[in-house]
Amino acid sequence: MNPDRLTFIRKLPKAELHVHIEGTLEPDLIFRLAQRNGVMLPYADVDALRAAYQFTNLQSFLDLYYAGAAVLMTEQDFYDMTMAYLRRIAQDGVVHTEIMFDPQTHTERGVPIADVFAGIARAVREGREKWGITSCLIMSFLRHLSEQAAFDTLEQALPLRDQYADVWLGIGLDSGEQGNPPEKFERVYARCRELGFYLVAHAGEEGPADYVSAALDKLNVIRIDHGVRSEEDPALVARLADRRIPLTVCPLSNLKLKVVNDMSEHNLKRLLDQGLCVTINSDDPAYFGGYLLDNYVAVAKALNLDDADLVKLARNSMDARFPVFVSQA
Ligand code: ES4
Ligand code: ZN
Repeated sequence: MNPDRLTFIRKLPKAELHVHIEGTLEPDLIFRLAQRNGVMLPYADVDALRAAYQFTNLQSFLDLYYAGAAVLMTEQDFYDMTMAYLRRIAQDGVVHTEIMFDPQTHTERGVPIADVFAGIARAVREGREKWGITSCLIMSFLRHLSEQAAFDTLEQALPLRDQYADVWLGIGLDSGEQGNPPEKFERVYARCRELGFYLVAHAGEEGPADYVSAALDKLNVIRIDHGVRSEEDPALVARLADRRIPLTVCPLSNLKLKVVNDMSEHNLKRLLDQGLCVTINSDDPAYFGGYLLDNYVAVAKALNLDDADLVKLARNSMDARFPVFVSQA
């Protein structure tokens, strides 16, 4: 891409609305934390680990993602990981980020949930001061686990709510989608709604368009994470357009996890042209080969986006921030 175009995209004020903080853990940091914490890794070095990042589908990625996250033990580890991410996106013209984290990945290994919150929140607060990036947190439930496990996690986290009222604003749902439909989490989402959290959920990544409809109808989410398979249901597409329900699309993720075979086949531009509030996001940038700006560049090239498309995508991301941020603007 020519340097002027790259500068143009970098300078657009952009929000990232779909990133898993555990997915920002770069191989060199994985090795550094493994050494610091005395955790054994089944890879000889950073290059061997990176060479293993060849995925066939979502599950093949998740296996590595959970293994990588197993080096996170202390508050300082969560802080270091989050600071590295914020430092990185500050260079890309990202002005706002809504960060997902998966406490169950850590509490299952005996890490206190308070340490997970404390490390990430300390970095987020410091990132505001240091780089002027506003951010908040989306605590996500692992959908391959039970609804009761989600309720247990919510119960462990709620005593921390007041302390992190400025950062913890959202609830999300991630991990293996197929066979774990939104309905499975209907009651815990109803509780989170009563508690006043903003609700989002992954749907229509590998799972069918029906899961997107169910996330809207049964979970009352205000945004859909991914949602690219919505296109299979024209009535759903019309509904998403009418209600301006944002989709947080992750192009490099879709390519690496073989949701699409080639970036030129991605439906992002078609969805945008049908009036949907499409946004671009990085998902798990350390695993999928790029941060937010790289995702913009990859789709701009593969789908021949013009400047108006790029402006629209960046604006959509700012409009699709959690309402408290949009109304402050
Ligand atoms: C994820 Cl790409 C993706 N899909 C679902 N769950 C996830 N957790 C981390 N990355
Ligand atoms: Zn995701």
